[in-house]
Amino acid sequence: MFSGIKFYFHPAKFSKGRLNVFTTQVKNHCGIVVESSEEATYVIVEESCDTLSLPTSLWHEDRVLGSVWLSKCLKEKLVVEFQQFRITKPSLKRLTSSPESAGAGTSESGSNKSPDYDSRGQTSKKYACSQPSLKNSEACNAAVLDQLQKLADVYRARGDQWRAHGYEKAISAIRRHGKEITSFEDVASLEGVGCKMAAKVMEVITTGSLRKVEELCTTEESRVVDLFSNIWGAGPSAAHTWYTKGYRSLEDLIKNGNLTKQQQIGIKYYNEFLDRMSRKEVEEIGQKVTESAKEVNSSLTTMLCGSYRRGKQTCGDVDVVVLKPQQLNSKQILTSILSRLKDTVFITDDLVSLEKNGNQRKYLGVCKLPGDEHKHRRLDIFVVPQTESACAIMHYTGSALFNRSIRLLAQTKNMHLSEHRLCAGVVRQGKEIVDEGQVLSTPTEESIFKHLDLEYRPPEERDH
Ligand code: DCT
Ligand code: MG
Repeated sequence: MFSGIKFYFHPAKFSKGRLNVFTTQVKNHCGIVVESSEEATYVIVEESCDTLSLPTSLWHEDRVLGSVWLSKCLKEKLVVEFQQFRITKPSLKRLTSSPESAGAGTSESGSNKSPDYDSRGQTSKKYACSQPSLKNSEACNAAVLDQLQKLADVYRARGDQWRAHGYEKAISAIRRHGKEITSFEDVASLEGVGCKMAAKVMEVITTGSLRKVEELCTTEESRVVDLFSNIWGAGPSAAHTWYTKGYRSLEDLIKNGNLTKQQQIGIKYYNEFLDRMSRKEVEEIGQKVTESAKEVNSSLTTMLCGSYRRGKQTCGDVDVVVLKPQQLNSKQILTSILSRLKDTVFITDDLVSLEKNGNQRKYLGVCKLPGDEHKHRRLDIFVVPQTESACAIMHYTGSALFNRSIRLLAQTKNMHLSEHRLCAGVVRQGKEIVDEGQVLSTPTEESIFKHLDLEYRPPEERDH
């Protein structure tokens, strides 16, 4: 398949083993391996390498490609389209990154607006939202997923959102793969998984664990920052600050931590909030909110969203959307529902109360079903006009990664999707929207997928 094609392997970062494998494979497929970049048809680089030393002429001719392209060709046994694997100067970032990777985009990815690119049908395939999440897909790569999740958590706790997101993207891609990974090529060919990540996956497969996890997750700092960042209302930066001030336990924080009201509640219910609840308990809590809403106004309807609607067996909190006719006032509705739920001591604490929020439609708080057997649970209530129901329900159903993905996909089509509406013909200057375009009719979730030219995914398939 590589007949007449000349390959030059830029030596930086290529391991000897990989270089040998690639060289042999190229030759086996009638390709030619050359010794200088100038005479090459394609210059293949490891995505992580410093390519600044390459001659300028190569950049002009778009001849520098990430090694994942070659892996893909070998796997699919054909010369696959190379545009999305181009490496651009002077960026060292990979074009093969899925566009949802925070910060990893280049001109080819999230912001690409070229209709030509779209028409090749490649754009939407790169987005997680265009593929179903698979149920119980954790089992076949359990050790890999466990180790990568540990790294994602530790980076998130340290405030390194970019790295955390990279790991989460890889976790999502491996889960969607749904098959046991046994080789480097298996994993490197997945969207959103680059060579460095693939090497980590191979390390788990061959050794059962990751040195990086041992290095980062077993220090006292990571243990304490992890403890603190699990407090509701405490972000990674607060957790770090407390650590640097010398606090090591929740008791230390209670004594000295200068805690916000939310963090005090977060500590009060520390273990209860970390415990996930059954679907049955979510339903019982949802029922309480529904009853109150119906008492306030019989035209109100409710829907349980979040992980519950995605069919998860356990849920971290309860996300209830209350749908209202246009003419009713959101704040009045929410105030009335809350006052009923507080009268019966079902709601025990406010985390973000309406007055302070400035936001008239969202409530975040704590509730508890009667009886000692029940724990305090996180409850979110969102009041939404029926006209926005599909966009709101889709947003509050998530997952967060699915939402990020579908919004980015919308951007590539000059659309804008929010929890309120879907607009087309949107004009952006950089990230800023300068013209909202036209609001599209979105009576159902199906209609949103249709506008975006995506196959419909039921909530269970959005658990990315
Ligand atoms: N959401 C989002 N972006 C975020 C967080 C949330 O778009 N950063 C959306 C998607 C899910 C929904 O809000 C509810 O959020 P959570 O309750 O935090 O998540 P969940 O998926 O319901 O999971 P959990 O079981 O942990 O509550
Ligand atoms: Mg939830």
